Amino acid sequence: MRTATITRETKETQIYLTLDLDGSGRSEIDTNIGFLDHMLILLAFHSDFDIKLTAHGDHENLGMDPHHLIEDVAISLGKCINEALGDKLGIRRYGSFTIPMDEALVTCDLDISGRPYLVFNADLSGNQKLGGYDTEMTEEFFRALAFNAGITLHINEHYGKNTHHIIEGIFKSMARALKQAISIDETKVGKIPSSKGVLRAN
Ligand SMILES: [Mn+2]
Repeated sequence: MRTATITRETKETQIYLTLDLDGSGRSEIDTNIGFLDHMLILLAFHSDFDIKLTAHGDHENLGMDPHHLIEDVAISLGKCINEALGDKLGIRRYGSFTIPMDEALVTCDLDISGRPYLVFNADLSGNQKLGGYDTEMTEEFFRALAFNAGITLHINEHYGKNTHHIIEGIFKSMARALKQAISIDETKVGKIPSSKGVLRAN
């Protein structure tokens, strides 16, 4: 069973997350940020992960921006992906997917390497806010996810105009690339997919 659960409570956020990597794309998401819910629902759908998430944060009562919540959701999701993958035996390891979203085109390339890295090239300056979601948090979300999941993650926007479309392309291409990378290569069952014999930073 490639599953993980996390309960993460700080003075800034309270997060409960369960993840099943071998699910069917079902999700129950409640972050109280409409656009983030929209992105996480489609991330689950396109990766075929089952995700159950309840997240509350200081932005709900202190009138803060949702910076802490968005970052902590990504930390929790990254930790769950890493835990659910366990010893990573037999996984394809690499994933690459390009998604057109109307006028926008985005590619995500990733390696479940144990070596966290983020390359993020996307111009999200067209719209700084999408409801209660700050578009600059997109890069922070994927940095926290990559570093906590142990993924080398490259996100490149080729072109696009509408910020909602570009971010949606980022989440969808990431989801599809992840689905590839965590899938089991039937010719490599039980083997670590590295000539080095380990998938970690050193
Ligand atoms: Mn949309």
